[in-house]
Amino acid sequence: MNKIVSFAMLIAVLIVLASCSTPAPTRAPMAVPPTSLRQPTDALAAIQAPIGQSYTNSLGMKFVPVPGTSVLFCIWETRVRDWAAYASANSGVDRSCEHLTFLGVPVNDGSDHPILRINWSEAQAFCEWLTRKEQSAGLIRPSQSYRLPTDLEWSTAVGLPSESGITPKERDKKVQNVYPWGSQWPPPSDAGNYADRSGQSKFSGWTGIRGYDDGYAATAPVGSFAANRYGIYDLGGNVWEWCEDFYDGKSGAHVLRGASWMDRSNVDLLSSSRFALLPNVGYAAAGFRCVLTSMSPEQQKASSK
Ligand SMILES: [Ca+2]
Ligand SMILES: [Ca+2]
Repeated sequence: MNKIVSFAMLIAVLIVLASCSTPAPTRAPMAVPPTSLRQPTDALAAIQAPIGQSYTNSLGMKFVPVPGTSVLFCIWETRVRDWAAYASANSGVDRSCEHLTFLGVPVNDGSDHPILRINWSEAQAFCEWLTRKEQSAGLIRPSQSYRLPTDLEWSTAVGLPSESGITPKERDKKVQNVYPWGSQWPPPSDAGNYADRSGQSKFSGWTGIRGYDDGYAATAPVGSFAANRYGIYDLGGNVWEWCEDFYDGKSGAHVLRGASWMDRSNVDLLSSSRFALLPNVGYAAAGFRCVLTSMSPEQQKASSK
């Protein structure tokens, strides 16, 4: 499917949904941490995020290492409860995305469901806020920060072999017959949350994967299906996940990975499948996942050369 062309289809979906205004959030001043936690030399002894090891942050988000990358991956898609903490601490953050409906049916109905319809820029603002919050509290080092995974980090996390192509667009769907659960089609039961019989029973005109029923018409609470080899949940399905990278370096769109509760195609569900949206566009099947990096942007740039 031509991703750029597919924007027109997305716009139709977005018209059906309530519009998601995306005002630039203005941030409330953060509390000044105690002096003992502001000084790196003192704080390092109290740092709770050991580099390269699993970490649970101040919002209860759990991070695990992924061999072959230099980052820790959140085991969950960013939840409604995580977004609510961000929105409570900052003025002007859109909170309508915490309670979406689709064709009159609640979508992310609960604090452990993924936040969705968040655009790329909003996801960036969340990561920047969380970085400042935890650095100020002495929970992570000054060199550590939260961000979105890169396209290739996401590929490593989902277990893809080496991919050819410079841009995500060039890598799109190039690895055939590899899904997050293996090579079987249709997916085995409980492979993940995709368009299925449950959706068909709730949404008029909906078509799910033939013979597949995961039990969730819309989103599922994060972690409802089995984790992968690294302990990460829902890389396949539930919500598409924004990545840092541009899709093709020309369109201005950014890449998303993993398919969602609205997807059923044996092509779109491939581990190597990519989707793309402009950074100011929210979509009812798109959320995000954070990673924690221990390298400064300069170090990351140097290491990727
Ligand atoms: Ca489903
Ligand atoms: Ca996902």
